[in-house]
Amino acid sequence: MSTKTKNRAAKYLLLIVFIATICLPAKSFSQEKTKISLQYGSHREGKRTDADMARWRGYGLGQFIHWGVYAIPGGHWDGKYYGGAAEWIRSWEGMPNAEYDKLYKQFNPVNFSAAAWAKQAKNMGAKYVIITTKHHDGFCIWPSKYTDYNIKNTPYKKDILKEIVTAYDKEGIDVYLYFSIIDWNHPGYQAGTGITPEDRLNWSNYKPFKTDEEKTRYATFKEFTRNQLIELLTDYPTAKGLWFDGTWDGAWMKEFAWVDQLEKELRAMRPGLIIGSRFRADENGKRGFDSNGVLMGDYEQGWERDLPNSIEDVHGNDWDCVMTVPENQWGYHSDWRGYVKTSDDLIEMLVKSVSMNGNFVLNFGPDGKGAIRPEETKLAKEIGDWMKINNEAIYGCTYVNLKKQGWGYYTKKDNKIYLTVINRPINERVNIEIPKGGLKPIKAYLLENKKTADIINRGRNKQNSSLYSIAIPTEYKSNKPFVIVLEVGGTEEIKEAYQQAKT
Ligand code: FHN
Repeated sequence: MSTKTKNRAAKYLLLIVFIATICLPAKSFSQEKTKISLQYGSHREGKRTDADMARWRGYGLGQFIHWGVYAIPGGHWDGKYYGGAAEWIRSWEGMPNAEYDKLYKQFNPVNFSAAAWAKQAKNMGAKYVIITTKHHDGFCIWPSKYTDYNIKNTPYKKDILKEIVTAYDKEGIDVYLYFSIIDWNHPGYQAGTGITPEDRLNWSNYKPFKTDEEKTRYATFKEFTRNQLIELLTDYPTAKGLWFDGTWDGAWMKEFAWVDQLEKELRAMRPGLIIGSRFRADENGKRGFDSNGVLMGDYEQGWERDLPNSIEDVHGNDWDCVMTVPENQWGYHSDWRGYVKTSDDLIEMLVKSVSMNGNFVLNFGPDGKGAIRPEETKLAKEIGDWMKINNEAIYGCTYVNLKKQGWGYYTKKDNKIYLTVINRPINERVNIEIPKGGLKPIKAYLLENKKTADIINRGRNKQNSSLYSIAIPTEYKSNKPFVIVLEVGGTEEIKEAYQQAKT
């Protein structure tokens, strides 16, 4: 080979290596992540599209109620203060289990009025309630025929769950049944051994029980759990869904095939039933989202005492946020310590949730006599007063693809965009930025009194977005968050913008 030919060959070789270097990584990056084949993963891609789920999506605001025998000690035992969440007091070394397990004999909530609770929830603006039928202690607020540890054997005797379901149904508030699959009272229940990081990597080898005897006992608990769930769906036929808790337990997670079958059975019993993402794990020990990252269940239940920061955080899923009034108390604790949220805090969380397509659920922990504590009653009233004026910006509203601004949050319905102003700007102007080809503002007014708010066109920015300021009417004073309604040019344009948000 001549030197010239050799040089040319070397050049070609270099070129091939160069092209390969550029192309190969590009190809591997563009390759789709391979999907793991799963038998017990999510059984659906994308959101549910039926009417029951559409109704759930439109709720906006819900109420959570944690009520059980833990409300009697209210976070104290033997003169000592328990600093944990009141409903967990049985797990505290200061509380003898035998004493706790006798508390039901004193459960006589003479101040309980399901009608009053439901009325208060209605006035607050709640569209659904999640009620603890059984928390981790195992006490049932319905007369379950599968355990004696239930309301029938208390001095109160009556079926509290029935009273609640009837009263809330009457107010048009949908009922969801909270159910803990941890049950400290059932002889067959035992928590799985702690899950180590190695177990997570090698889930098929994870053994939740130390002995076969434990495994046999747990089988009786599984049957009991199934019976109770069927009982609940049979005896409370208007309940719209089940809200599961305690499913982080390794024993439960390891029963993925059985739980999957149970979920199918429950769904078959009640078409339209709504179950969140906390019920079961897949065969690799992944909960909430399966090994392929797909949501397990109808909506994400991962936002407990926490909110997403942006729409990206919710990955296009339905979700709800459940929130406590103090930092972390669900059941009644007579001595709330630390920061207690104000109605302004909670209203902001509510609007923020809806602005990212979520529902906001506020927790109440009635006391051992059945009264809702004054602090919660005050909050319910303040939120209700706000909702009476502004609920149009909440119910049935969804996310808007507009750049977040410091004054607050956008929500929308049909051709209206709602601007909930949390931080009133010092210049009395609420700025918005509308991307090229987006919605055209037509008119703006205050939701509270329909007073016109001037729309000031501030031209375009470098990205060709239209800049507007909405002038808050000068005479309008408000010491609460308030809403400006912005009517925009037609549904078609909104649809288009919404589509963009999803891509
Ligand atoms: O342990 C419970 C807690 O007591 C409370 O019921 C909350 C409500 O979402 N869930 C569990 C913690 O995730």
